Amino acid sequence: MMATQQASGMKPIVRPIRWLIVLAGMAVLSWPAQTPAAEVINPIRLNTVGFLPELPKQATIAMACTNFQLVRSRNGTVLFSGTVSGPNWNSDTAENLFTADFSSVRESGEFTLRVPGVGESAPFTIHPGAFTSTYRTAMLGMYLWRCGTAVSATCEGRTFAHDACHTNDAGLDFTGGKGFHDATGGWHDAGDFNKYVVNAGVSVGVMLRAWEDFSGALKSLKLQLPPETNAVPDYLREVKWELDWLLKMQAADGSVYHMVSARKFDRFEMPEDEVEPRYFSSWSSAATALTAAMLAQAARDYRPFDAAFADRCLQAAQLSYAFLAQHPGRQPTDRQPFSTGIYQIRSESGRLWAAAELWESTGHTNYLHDFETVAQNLDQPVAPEFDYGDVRDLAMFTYLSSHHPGRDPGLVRSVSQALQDAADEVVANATAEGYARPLGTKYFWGCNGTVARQTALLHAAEKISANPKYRTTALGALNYLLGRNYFGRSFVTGVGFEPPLHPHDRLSASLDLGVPCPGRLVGGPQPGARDWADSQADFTRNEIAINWNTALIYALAEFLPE
Ligand code: 9MR
Ligand code: ZN
Repeated sequence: MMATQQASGMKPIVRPIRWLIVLAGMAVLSWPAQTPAAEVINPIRLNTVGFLPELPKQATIAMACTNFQLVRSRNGTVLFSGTVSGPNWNSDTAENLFTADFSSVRESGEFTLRVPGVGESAPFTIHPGAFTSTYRTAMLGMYLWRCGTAVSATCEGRTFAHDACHTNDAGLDFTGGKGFHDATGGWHDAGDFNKYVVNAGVSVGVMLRAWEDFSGALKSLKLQLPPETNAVPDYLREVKWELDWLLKMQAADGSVYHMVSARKFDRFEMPEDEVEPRYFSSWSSAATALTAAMLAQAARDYRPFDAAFADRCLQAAQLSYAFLAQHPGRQPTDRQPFSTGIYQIRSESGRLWAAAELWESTGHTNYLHDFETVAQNLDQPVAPEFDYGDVRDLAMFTYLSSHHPGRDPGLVRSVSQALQDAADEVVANATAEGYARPLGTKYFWGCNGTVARQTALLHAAEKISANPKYRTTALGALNYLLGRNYFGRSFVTGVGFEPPLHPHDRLSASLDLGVPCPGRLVGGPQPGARDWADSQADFTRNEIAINWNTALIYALAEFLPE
């Protein structure tokens, strides 16, 4: 706001012309090569879903400008005028960026941002419930991943549906020798229809963490997803669809099959038409540990609503944990029969997470002892970003928020410190990046999911120290994903301004309704900030996946009205 002088000091007449030339040049030359210029839609880039009245509100403008106005969509009147700050050079997108700050505005309604000499933004709302409908849509996105059942949902006049699919899951042995074992149900993984326990791990873990952190808001939100029962809240019912499947992935001895998958990725077709045989892959220590952790956490979260289910989850978790105690080494699955995604990981952090969850759900000190013995020796107990490959952060969140007495106070202190250090690194990344992206300038396969998931770390830090910077940075993650990014577009299908229309998703492509299944976060740009296109073929940037969506759901849950 201070920087009108700065901006006008930067030769205000020359700069807009230079930017127009750059933008026009991009349109002509399609530069950079991976990213058609058409993907960059508006130089005024902001969260196109909305803002909460009490929290910061900023837009990024990628063209020279000096001032801006907040305009009521209802009647075109100007509610607020301000001067921009900047320009600041943003290295990852190679742009000069200006910032418009309208944090002081508290009025609810629909607005646009008008920037003289540049144009007008996409419309957005300011409202205490700004994220409620996006949250509902993201949960619908989870529902549409259900396997083994018919699904149907109508959204803005279009019905997204498929018949019961993969009802023969799955063969025990790809040579056909050992027959079948029931593993129907669960969520499809992504744009493919296979089902991988390792990716279920971080997905369910983040969803149950959201439940524990924000159940006040989540409990009362009706989702109208089948089967409707009054006993279990809608949110937990959706997660139970996956948990019921995980229980089937456990063998009698407690080991857990690594995945159920076709031998190779099938063509784009409806899930019910995908009739290629699917098989279990051999058990792995990662799948077994992650399942023990998920089911242990579920045991305490479902107990108030369905005690019988909670008992089943706990028994199964303990069985897998006991199996792992007998098999202390790393056991990868045999990937030889499969060329699909495999989520083969090296980390044994699932064991640590299982110990933490079993401790929290039972209070038995043997689990605490197991956890603390390993945790004490970790060089980095908390990582600034986490995903399916290493879930130690989930273990630490549970350990730090434990309700039981008996933890080692020295370890609690050092893990708290590590968590705050990691969160401070995330805050610093966001501060240094022009769009306030909490992952800073790192771009990789699925990075949009990581950006969303970082909100869980930031919230854990906020629980330890009430510093508002953690919440502001978490909100920055949502802002980025919903339009405050280089493309000026929402990365969530069916939501916000110019969302992806062509995600790498077999169901959406086969339904061919003109718009894809809604409520799905796409993987995002990589290897550079500008390298993304809304292209169906581009599975490294424009696929959808359960671990990215559940992270988005966590981020949205944090900002729902209580
Ligand atoms: O998200 C996964 C990414 O981290 C890996 O680099 C990539 C290659 O192994 O696989 C991604 O996961 C895909 C999985 O293997 C199969 N289903 C689709 C997933 C998202 O692209
Ligand atoms: Zn299916």
